[in-house]
Amino acid sequence: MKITILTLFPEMFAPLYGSILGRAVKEGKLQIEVLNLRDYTEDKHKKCDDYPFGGGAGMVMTCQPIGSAIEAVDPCHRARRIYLSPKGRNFRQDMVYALAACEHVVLLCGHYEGVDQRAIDLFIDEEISIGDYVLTGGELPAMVLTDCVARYVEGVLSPESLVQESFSENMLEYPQYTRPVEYRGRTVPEVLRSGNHAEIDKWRRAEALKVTQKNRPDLLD
Ligand code: 4GY
Repeated sequence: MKITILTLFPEMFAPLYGSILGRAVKEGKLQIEVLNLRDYTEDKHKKCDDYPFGGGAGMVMTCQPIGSAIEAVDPCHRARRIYLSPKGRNFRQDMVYALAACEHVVLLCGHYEGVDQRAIDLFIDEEISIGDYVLTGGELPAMVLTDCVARYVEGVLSPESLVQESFSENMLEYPQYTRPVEYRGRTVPEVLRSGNHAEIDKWRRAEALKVTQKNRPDLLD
């Protein structure tokens, strides 16, 4: 699978090449292509933004570099083209599975006051938001989406760690413990050290239900 990221700030994506994702890229399981929108502008001063029609603060990203970049990376329109913005549909785990099944995903990162609506109407399939807050640009959301999707690309994570997750869908995770058995007077729950896997399972389900009721009762409706 290939993820193409279109941005005015390609240097922001350096962290993507570390850790688990970096390994997946090195092993050829995942291709990540970060392209500078400025390389696609036909403006003689390399401008990619302009003043908003109708007035108001800030600048708006122009159509031309976006259109040229998307047509260059996906000439036959086979890719899923996504614009990250707070106006989009809220990002959820079911969308992660759908995107991980795509051959090619293109992520457009906005900045300033956003992009000209015509670029969205002409070149974007879906607008996605990672949450109800406003960031300075779409770069962090693009990294969030890339990280989530990469976990489901064949061979990036072990199948066991993914199975565990889907089995507890619509439920938050149970608490985890590791050594030592006692830390500052707090001991690891006895049942987890019992070796009784039926009891451990039962305890984990009960704890998952407890934390879900407390923090995300909406998931249980
Ligand atoms: N939240 N989810 C988000 C965001 C910043 C102005 C368009 C979000 O996805 N993107 O806050 N993006 C804005 C800044 C231009 C992107």
